[in-house]
Amino acid sequence: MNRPGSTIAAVATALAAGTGSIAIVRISGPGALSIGQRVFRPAGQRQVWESHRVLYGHVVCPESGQILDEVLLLYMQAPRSFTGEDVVELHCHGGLICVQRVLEQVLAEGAEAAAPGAFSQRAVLNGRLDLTQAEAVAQMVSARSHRAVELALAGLDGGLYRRLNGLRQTLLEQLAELEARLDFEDDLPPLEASTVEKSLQEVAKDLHQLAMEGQRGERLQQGLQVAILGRPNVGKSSLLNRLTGYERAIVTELPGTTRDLLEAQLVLRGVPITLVDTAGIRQTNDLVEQKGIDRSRDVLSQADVILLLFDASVGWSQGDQQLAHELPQNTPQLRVGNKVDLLADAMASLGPEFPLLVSANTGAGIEALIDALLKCCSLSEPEHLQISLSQRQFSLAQQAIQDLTRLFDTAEAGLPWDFWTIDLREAIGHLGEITGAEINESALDQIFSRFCIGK
Ligand SMILES: Nc1nc2c(ncn2[C@@H]2O[C@H](COP(=O)(O)OP(=O)(O)OP(=O)(O)O)[C@@H](O)[C@H]2O)c(=O)[nH]1
Ligand SMILES: [Mg+2]
Repeated sequence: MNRPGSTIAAVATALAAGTGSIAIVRISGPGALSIGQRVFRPAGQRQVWESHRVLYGHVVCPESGQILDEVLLLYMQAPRSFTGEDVVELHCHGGLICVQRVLEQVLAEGAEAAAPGAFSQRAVLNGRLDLTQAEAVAQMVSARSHRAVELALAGLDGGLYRRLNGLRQTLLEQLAELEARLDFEDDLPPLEASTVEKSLQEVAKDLHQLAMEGQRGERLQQGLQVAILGRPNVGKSSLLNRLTGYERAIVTELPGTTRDLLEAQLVLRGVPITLVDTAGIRQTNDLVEQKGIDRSRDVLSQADVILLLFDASVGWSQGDQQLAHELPQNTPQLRVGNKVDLLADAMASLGPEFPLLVSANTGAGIEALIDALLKCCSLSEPEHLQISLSQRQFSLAQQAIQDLTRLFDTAEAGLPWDFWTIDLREAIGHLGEITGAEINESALDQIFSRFCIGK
């Protein structure tokens, strides 16, 4: 990570070779203005360095006077900037080399190359963002669907912070009450254990709800990994093509057509999905096909849902049954009968055990399959989700719930107030780690190191 108090710089825009017309070099820290002034030559005579004003000119090498790029410069004086520090942004031409030259000049003037997430980290340390908002910024950047963006926006707006902080405040108030009783027992009106416990029960309940909703939100953010698995020729690749809406995969009437994993990104009802088509699983002497089958098995460990496809016109066979048994037991699996167009009455011939019947060729049953898929991941109504919790946030919320559960045991056992305060403090601490109210430097470094450079 960067030294505190240093001036840092990085390219803040996406860096893909040769694309994009503009790239931004961002400089933040006490030296931002002076570095900006050294490398920038305004085009007109009467340009004034005022906060939040755009200047037009060139970035030059101060020693040689060589022009490096034609730019717009934006100066934002502390604390009115993203980081809360003095910030200078140089809006350069977007070419990879071009922006690199500008950045190198800025670094040569004494800025440090910014570590991943360094700008956001400073924003948090300077109180411009709370930690949940900073994490929402990261989600925003990586969002793969409109719904995921809306969810990140809600986080950026402080939705998660307000809910968590409200609960944390209640815990703090109860702690204050308890501690007051410990210190001045005789001067205060007596405190009913049941009243305190009731209020804490409420918090635990809300927290549980928040954790569950947040976990679903996270799934929406991350997207679902869905694997299509089945014996050869049941129509796995055809189903992938149907769901993506184009001929992504090769389909033939020959078993063993797909020999490698094939991924497709799509969005179903606002939920980003990575769909993986796999090689049909069977005994084979073909080395290439066998490698494909091994990969099919590997992908299972990462899947959120497995679509176990079988040929409904043949029925659920011994082989399908065997395959179903081999699948990881803790990953939800949906058994989907394909090729129902070949059957007069598929429902009747397969029975109620197999409600999911589709035809990849005609599209019959596909909407119901999507419903079932989203439902089994609790994402059938993503528009109702308001928050998402990252793995880190979720596990801290769970720990706070455990702290409170321990406290309820303490209460049950009739132990005195000072025992209550121990667990209560723990719970407050864990919630504070989510919001950033109570978090140490190294934990912060960890969180921000997962951000991208320039963010
Ligand atoms: N009638 C009918 N035929 C289908 C349907 N879906 C797939 N097929 C046919 O079944 C054959 C195999 O389809 P694929 O999609 O290649 O099957 P696969 O499971 O990917 O096969 P492998 O990659 O070899 O494991 C092709 O001839 C498809 O046209 C369907 O819904 N109805
Ligand atoms: Mg295939």
